[in-house]
Amino acid sequence: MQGKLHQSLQRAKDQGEKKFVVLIDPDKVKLGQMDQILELAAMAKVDYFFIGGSLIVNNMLDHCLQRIREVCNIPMILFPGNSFQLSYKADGILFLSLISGRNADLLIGNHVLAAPYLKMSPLEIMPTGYMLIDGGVETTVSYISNTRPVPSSKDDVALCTAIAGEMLGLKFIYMDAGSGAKNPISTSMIETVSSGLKVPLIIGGGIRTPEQAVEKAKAGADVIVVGNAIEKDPNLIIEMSNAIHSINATV
Ligand code: 1GP
Repeated sequence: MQGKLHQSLQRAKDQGEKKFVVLIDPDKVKLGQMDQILELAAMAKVDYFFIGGSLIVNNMLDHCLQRIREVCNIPMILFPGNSFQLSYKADGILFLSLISGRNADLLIGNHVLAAPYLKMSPLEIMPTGYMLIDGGVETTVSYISNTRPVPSSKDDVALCTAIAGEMLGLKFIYMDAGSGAKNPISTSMIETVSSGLKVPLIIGGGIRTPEQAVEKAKAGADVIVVGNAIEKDPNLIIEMSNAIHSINATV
């Protein structure tokens, strides 16, 4: 049975409707700033929050989820950097398999360990093929996972990897240049990969302007994720959200 989050994302994709996600890293966001982000996100009708970071070192995860729920109803999806970043307070979790890498623990090993906990949890499990794409700087994910990203010019490798993920039954493909990437994923790679997929394509990493967000969405991204740029300037939420949602008015 499809969960609610999966259903709404797949329906949006089928209808050509674009979604905007704000990524909150509980380690990085300061309390005062979080309230500002939440207020702006509610105003701008942000579609989802992704909550996570590659290293969560403080105990802010539960607190962060609780605060979001007090302030707004935007669905909260965990984007865990490792299997310790779990909380029942969220609505769903990206169950990530790092299909761009060849690290068995991140392809299936950690999933085996997390499965019994997740089976009991109320979270919607969202099976996601996670693909790290070279964004011009070494990322924490690449270092910690001990995997190499797909080279930024290898559109065909990215396409075959994404198709294989879909064939394995994964319900989402998330191509990520990594938080703070120098170069976001190229328009040509997004066009190539999206042309071969039926499942929603999530794109993030290094998107800094509304223009870039629109360009990536028009190229075939179904979901645009922005974190870093918003931490630096929370007011960008309004411009980004309006820009992405304005594409929907034309479909
Ligand atoms: C990182 O895709 C996300 O995993 C978002 O990246 O922080 O660079 O926006 P930024």
